[in-house]
Amino acid sequence: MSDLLSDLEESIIGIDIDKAEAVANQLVEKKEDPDKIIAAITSAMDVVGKKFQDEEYYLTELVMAGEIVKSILSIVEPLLKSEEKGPQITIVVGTVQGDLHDLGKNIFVTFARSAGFKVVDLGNDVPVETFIDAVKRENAKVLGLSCLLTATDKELGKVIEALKKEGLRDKVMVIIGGAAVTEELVKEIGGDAFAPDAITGLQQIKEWL
Ligand code: B12
Repeated sequence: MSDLLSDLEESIIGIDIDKAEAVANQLVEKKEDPDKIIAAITSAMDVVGKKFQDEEYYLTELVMAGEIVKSILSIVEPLLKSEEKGPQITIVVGTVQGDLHDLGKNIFVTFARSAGFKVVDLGNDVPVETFIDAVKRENAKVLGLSCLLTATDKELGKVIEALKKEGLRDKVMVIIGGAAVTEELVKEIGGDAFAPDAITGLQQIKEWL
């Protein structure tokens, strides 16, 4: 890994916003590969999550780490964008009800939009009915769900059941990501694909098309 990428990781783990922003600007100048930047952010956030679990960090640090990542993403956004003209299909995306985590979902949204997809982002804490209404209204071909809390993973199955009930299950492919999700869980609840990261998720969607 380049020095700048490890500096970025360290600045997130050390909750140092000034350093994080300075490094992010340098990464933009260097035109660093966006996949590597996202990998560095994700790995740093794993460490922050573990420190929180071990009670070395508290909610304040978790919130600040989230704010740092938001700021980094706004700085490196030009690197994530491309002029690609993608297929004119709609992807509806959101984080399930009860879950406020949205950084990973937002990364996926940026990647998908920059690949030319129309993305309807429902935000976080999204009730089942809102997902269903949006899939219908937008005639979406793909539904992306994000879930980071084991306490809210039941919502994923509820969305899929509701799609079936509304006769929409055959019309939309369901891709699911987030720290609370595994390949097994996606199979168990009848989703179509697990996305371990935003780039793999986007590749999967392109394959479907
Ligand atoms: C930052 C953070 C927060 C921030 C979130 C800020 C925000 N705007 O998102 C705040 C402070 C709000 C927060 C709150 C809480 N958090 Co929190 N949080 C985290 C942390 C450290 C990082 C998450 C993150 O942003 N990662 C970086 C991104 C880039 O990675 P990502 O989300 O995994 O996304 C990537 C992929 O998963 C994938 N992806 C994700 N979604 C989707 C969707 C689609 C469609 C696709 C294709 C791909 C995709 O693509 C992304 C990019 O490659 C995690 C630890 C962790 N490792 O996940 C804990 C973690 C998720 N939080 C946790 C907890 C416990 C909480 C709280 C309950 C704490 C509390 N006591 O209040 C609350 C819950 C609030 C709520 N109701 O949601 C636990 C969950 C444990 C569990 N098993 O359920 C974790 C795992 C920490 C831990 N180890 O204990 N948290």
